[in-house]
Amino acid sequence: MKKRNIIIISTVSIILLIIVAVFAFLNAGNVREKKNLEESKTISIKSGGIEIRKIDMEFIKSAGEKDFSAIMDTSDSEPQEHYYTGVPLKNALQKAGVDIGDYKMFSVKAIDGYVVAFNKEEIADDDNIYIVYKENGKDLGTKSSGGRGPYQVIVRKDQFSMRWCKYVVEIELSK
Ligand SMILES: Nc1nc2c(c(=O)[nH]1)N[C@H]1C(S)=C(S)[C@@H](COP(=O)(O)O)O[C@H]1N2
Ligand SMILES: [Mo]
Repeated sequence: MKKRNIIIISTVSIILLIIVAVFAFLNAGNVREKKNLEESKTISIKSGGIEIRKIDMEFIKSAGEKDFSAIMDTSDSEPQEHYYTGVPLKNALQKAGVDIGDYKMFSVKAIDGYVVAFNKEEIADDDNIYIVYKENGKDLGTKSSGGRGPYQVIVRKDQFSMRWCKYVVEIELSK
């Protein structure tokens, strides 16, 4: 092989390796960030990719705790009534200083990559979207412990519970 070709191939290989390493590094940071949020029972509120605020259990509870029931209907279970403790998502957001009217979309993100997007009308709807932390009076647990928490977003009006979001760690606001 010509010396010139060897240099080109080596250079391209090194550049590719660096790109892979950078992505692996960024991803590891992301995974760690999510793990930290899960462990500290904290939700990160972001706007335009930038964290504007973190809210923890104490903060969320103080937004107005409520007990309610909802019908969970999954692909592998019959409709079943569950009892939850949580707060309306809009109350938690408002308490965190978020003006619902300022944003178009609210994306609730989970540790497993599941994302559920709500528009502002859905968020503003009364008695529909809740952020819960207890089921039948017991903490929800985490994904690694076989639970659904520490937080789960429940949509009471969602007939098939597919827009319910387990393992919530982030809420992204978009204009
Ligand atoms: N984070 C996360 N939330 C999720 C899902 C998921 O895969 N990941 N599945 C959804 C679907 S399709 C249903 S029916 C409900 C209930 O699922 P479960 O019975 O597996 O808990 O969770 C919803 N929320
Ligand atoms: Mo489902």
